[in-house]
Amino acid sequence: MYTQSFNVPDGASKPNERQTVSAVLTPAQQAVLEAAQVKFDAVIDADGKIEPKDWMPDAYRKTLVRQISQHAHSEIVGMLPEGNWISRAPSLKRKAILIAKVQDEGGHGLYLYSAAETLGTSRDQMLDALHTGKAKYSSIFNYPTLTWADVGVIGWLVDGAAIMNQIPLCRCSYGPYARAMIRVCKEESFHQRQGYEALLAMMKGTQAQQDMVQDAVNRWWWKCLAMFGPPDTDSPNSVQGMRWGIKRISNDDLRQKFVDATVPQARILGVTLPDPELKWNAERGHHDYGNIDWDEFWATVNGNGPCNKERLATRVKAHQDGQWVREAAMAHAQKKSARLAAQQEAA
Ligand code: BYC
Repeated sequence: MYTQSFNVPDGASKPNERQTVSAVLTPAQQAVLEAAQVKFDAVIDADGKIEPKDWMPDAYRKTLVRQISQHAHSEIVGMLPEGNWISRAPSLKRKAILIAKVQDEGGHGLYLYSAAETLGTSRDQMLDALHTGKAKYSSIFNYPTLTWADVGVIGWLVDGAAIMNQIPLCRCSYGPYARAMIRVCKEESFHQRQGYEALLAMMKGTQAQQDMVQDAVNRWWWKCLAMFGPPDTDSPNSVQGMRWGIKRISNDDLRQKFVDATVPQARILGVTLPDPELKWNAERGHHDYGNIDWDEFWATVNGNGPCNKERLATRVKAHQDGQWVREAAMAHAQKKSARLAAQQEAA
């Protein structure tokens, strides 16, 4: 039985949020709260689902808002590096595939913002946090896409890493997030395959094409390993996230699964993963790999990667440029409901 939710300090709650501070409650209210807490713990223990209208500890709600909104921002900012290549795709077929993929990422962002909204946070609040640099999004999207091979490598490795991380989220204890992830994972799987297939085609091409693929793999490999987050020993959110069934597999375990799955794929493709320490360890039954540059990772997460400023500026401009669309949609909705009200009154 988990009882940690009573022990987690809650920050300032909004007035409409349920309180877990027993000092401000009457004994009757306290009994109701304790019953709700027991029910919440039982659902978590039984590996069940928490739904938006269920009582949940404030800290559980905050953790989910943090993770789901960061995830949504990652999907939306993740449209940019590949979006750069839509106008330069080498064929009509590749252009059509890339447009569909980038559009899918936008869709993933929308499912995730909707899932976060069920926790009582508004889209405006989340976007404001992104645009003012308060919210995080995945480190991986702060690197440039220098050649067409980068688009294939993003599909193969970045989407491959994303699937590895996201499949366990389909079993997340929060219902709306888990259900959104099922659909997202199906689409990510297509993304990974299209990237790998594009690279296979290039590897059957000229030496220049093959060199381009190897160069892209060299630049993205270590960034993809870092994408899984800091080592378990330096991951402040992991223990609680796993107790609550939000996170199912730790950062290091997912990273290891990704390395083990990718090595044979690289062999088939004919590329070398840029790590001289990468080798099979029969004793562990896994591949050993070299050290990740965590200083570079944190510099990027903290806003100082090669493309952070450009990515944020592009998002802010897109949001500002879209203001008239939001205003028009609101005006239309208001007119529609006024018309409906008038019709109902006349009837
Ligand atoms: N980049 O205690 P930890 C996609 C932060 S979208 C930046 O381990 P947690 C795709 C972390 O947020 C990919 N920040 O945290 C889209 C925390 O900071 P705060 C995104 C990172 O939450 C388009 C601090 O480091 N996927 O794949 O337990 C095209 C300590 O970390 C990163 C998701 O968002 C990072 N890489 O675990 C193609 C999946 N890693 O918040 C592909 C959902 C860590 O305390 N998210 N941080 O200030 C998760 O699964 C988890 O949030 C993480 C981190 C594994 C990312």
